[in-house]
Amino acid sequence: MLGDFDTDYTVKKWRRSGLKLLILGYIVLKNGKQKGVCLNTRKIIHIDADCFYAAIEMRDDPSLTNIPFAVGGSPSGRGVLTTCNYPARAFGVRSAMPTAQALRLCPQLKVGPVNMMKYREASKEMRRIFEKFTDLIEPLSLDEAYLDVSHSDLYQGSATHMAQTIRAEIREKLGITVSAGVSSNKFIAKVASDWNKPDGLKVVTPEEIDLFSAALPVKLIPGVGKVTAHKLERLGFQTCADLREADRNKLVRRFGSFGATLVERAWGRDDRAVNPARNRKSISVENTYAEDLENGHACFEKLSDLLVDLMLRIDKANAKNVVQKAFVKIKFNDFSSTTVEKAGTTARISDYRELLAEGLARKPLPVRLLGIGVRIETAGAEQLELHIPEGL
Ligand code: TTP
Ligand code: MG
Ligand code: MG
Repeated sequence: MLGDFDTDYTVKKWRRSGLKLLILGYIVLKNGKQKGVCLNTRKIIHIDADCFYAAIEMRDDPSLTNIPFAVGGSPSGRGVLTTCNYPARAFGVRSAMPTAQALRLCPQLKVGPVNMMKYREASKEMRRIFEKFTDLIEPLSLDEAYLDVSHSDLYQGSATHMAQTIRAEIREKLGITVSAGVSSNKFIAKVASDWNKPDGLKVVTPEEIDLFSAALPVKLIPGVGKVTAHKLERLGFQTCADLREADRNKLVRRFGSFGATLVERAWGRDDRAVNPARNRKSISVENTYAEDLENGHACFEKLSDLLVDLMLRIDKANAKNVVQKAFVKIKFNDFSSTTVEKAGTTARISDYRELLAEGLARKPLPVRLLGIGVRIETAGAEQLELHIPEGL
């Protein structure tokens, strides 16, 4: 009897708490819906430096700051500008414009040479600042990155506060300004970072996305270049609000899968995650040993420690599914190095043993440094690789 009673009581209790949970869930969902918020809202910051190459040159030579100034090739030959400062933009000077044409628009324009080493160094410094806020960083080019700060507790989780702090730190440490967009998805954050350029911040809250995106001209949707914008305009679509009325199937027939993306963006939707592995080509770990590893046995013993570190890094970069090759790097005690690679692997210890044996067979010398890594698949960059035009 007692047993029966107990069971009955437990079931009733379970049912009661189940019911409570259901009611609670309903209330939470209802409130969420009423406020129009998604319960799993991401917090994305998009950062883009202002007239990046020119800003670095102005920092190093402040006399260029208030005059029209550009970075690029000489007007003789086929020199082209990479970018120009904002005073030059007032004359209609733009990136990728032939220098000769820019000088016709603005005869007093001063043009300086490209110093890629400096820009790369500045880009690395920016990244070090981003890393204080999150590991989820997706660089799009030297001056631009998405940051997913959804899981950061800094500033009580305020992405706006984080963006302002990042902007202030970059200004202080690098001596240049960057603009930031803050929203709950990549598309809106990217558009927002351009909104108050230069030296600006724009926040678009989840509640504001609907109105904000409706008014956007279609040409501001990333991926819509001049040709697509023209086609869309001829079809009668000037703004995202126009696109919302479009027949999705017709757009897909006309633009392929990008047609479906267009409709998503028109509603301000973008569910792409910030992908730190996207532009990386490899992930690796290495160690220089205090004492040379005298023989193969000593080298093989180090493999498992290296592999544990490597796996942690691959995990952190969310890159498990994009591994394409494994490689081993060996530096011998005569300071020569060799690298051995193997394609089509998931980076198992057996792969690394095989590669290490092959590498060690190349020189009968003690080993100073051992490294192991993976080469990873890189998706096509959203912003096309910025190439330095001919003549620079
Ligand atoms: P952008 O961020 O597109 O431009 P920007 O930083 O110069 O100016 P904005 O304030 O509008 O962001 O590009 C970053 C750098 O990339 C730019 O400083 C120079 C280089 N670049 C080229 O080399 N060629 C190009 O066609 C463009 C657009 C940029
Ligand atoms: Mg920029
Ligand atoms: Mg940029």
